[in-house]
Order: sequence, then C-alpha cells, then structure tokens
Amino acid sequence: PAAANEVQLYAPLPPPGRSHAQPLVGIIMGSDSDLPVMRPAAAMLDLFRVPYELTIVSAHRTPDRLVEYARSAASRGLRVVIAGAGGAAHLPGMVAAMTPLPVVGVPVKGSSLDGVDSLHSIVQMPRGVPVATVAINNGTNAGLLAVRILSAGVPALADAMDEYMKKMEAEVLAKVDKLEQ
Ligand code: RP5
Repeated sequence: PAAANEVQLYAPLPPPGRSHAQPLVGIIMGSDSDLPVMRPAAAMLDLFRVPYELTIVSAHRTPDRLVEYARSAASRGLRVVIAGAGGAAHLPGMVAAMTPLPVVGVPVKGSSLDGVDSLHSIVQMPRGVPVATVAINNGTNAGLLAVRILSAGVPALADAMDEYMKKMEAEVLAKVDKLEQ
C-alpha cells in the first residue's frame, strides 16, 4: 500500500495558485510586488501535484506575523518553506532562525542594485542557520528544490523528478538536432 504522504502528494490536482487542504510547502514573500517572481515556484509545485500555501509575510512590515508563521510552520504540517524577498531581504533568514524546516530563499530583484542586494542579504547566513539560496528571481528553481527535498522520502515524487529531467534533456537535444541539420 502507498504511504500516507504518497497518497497526499498525488491527490487530485486543485486549481493552480490556490491553497490546498494540507499544504506541505509554504510559499511566502515580503510584498505582493514579489508575486511575479514567486508564482513560478507555485507553478512547479502544481506540476508535481505538491500541495502548498502562498501568502505575504513581511519581516519588516508585519514582524508579529513573521514570528507566528515561522514558529507554527512545522506543527501545521509544512515540510519546506520557500521565502522570497527583495532589497534588505531578511525574510528567509529570519524564518530559518525560527523553524527547523528547510528554507529555500529567493532573492527578488528590486528597482535598484540589480537584486545583488537581495542575493547577499539571503545568501550570507551565519554558520548554523542555513538558507538554500537560488539565483536572483529564480522562483522556478525554488519550487523544484522544494520538490527534490520532499522527494527524498517519496519514491513516486523522485520518479516524477527523474521524468522531468529526462524531458528537459530531450528538449535540449531536439534543439541540438534542429541546429545541426
Ligand atoms: C521587500 O521589499 C519585498 O520583498 C519587496 O521585494 C521589496 C519592495 O516591497 P514593496 O515596496 O514593493 O512592497 O520587503
């Protein structure tokens, strides 16, 4: 029989971008202006049928909400948190400081400094408090990384990731063929 988490992971696909019954991944961002960067993370979770929740938590504008979110994340059943922020991007690091869950950080490019400010704010965590930081504006990779983290205990999800990688390889090889014709 399938493990409970496999059943849950492969539940019928809900409408994209909507919260699910028991989210396994929490996608949070500092502002609604981060949405265009963070929606691709949700799209990847939709693709792999991983239930998630998506909301705004600002480290600076809603500090009490940040504490409540991070402290309750694990007990609410989340297994991974994806946190995106721009500028003085303290959200991913502060979440990582208050939960034992793996945290994936997404540096969001703001209107100045090309997103390097966000990247440095997120990637330069002190020893002992890791944040797995993806490239600037790469919400897609944050979603894929969350799927990979979850797939460590779920063979069906690992198989789905393998399939995704093979498809990606085939797409590139088709381009090579076309170019070399
Ligand atoms: C950060 O400040 C947010 O994550 C966002 O990237 C940036 C700007 O926020 P807004 O002024 O657009 O709300 O906290």
